[in-house]
Amino acid sequence: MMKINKVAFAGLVSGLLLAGAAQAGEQTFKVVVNAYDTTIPELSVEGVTVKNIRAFNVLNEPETLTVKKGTSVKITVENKSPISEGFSINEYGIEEVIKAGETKTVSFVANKAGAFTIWCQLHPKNIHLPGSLNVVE
Ligand SMILES: [Cu+2]
Repeated sequence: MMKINKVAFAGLVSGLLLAGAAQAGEQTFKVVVNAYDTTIPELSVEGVTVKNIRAFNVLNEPETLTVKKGTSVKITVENKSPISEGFSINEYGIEEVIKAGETKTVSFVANKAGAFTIWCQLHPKNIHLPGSLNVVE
């Protein structure tokens, strides 16, 4: 009788602890990767004038994600760009490729504090502008 009660009590306590930890430390983000096509009517560089240059910029929205250290982070990334896009955070070992029109979810525990670059490993950083993951103590 005593034994069963003890086991039941231990189960209840660990269950509560697990529920408490999960509730306190989870954060979900939704990031949209989108491409913006712009035209520069006229541009003069080193004496050469070029007209109607198409510029292509890719952005992650929002650019900055902030979490408390220890949080279980889940980021759903939707790619609205017409081409495949990358989603990398080197310090957390994240390196994903998301095809045009697709959505991927990355999950990790933010156990390192600091400001980490979220970047696209497929394109130059002057075309696909980097974002930031800020993990605060
Ligand atoms: Cu990109």
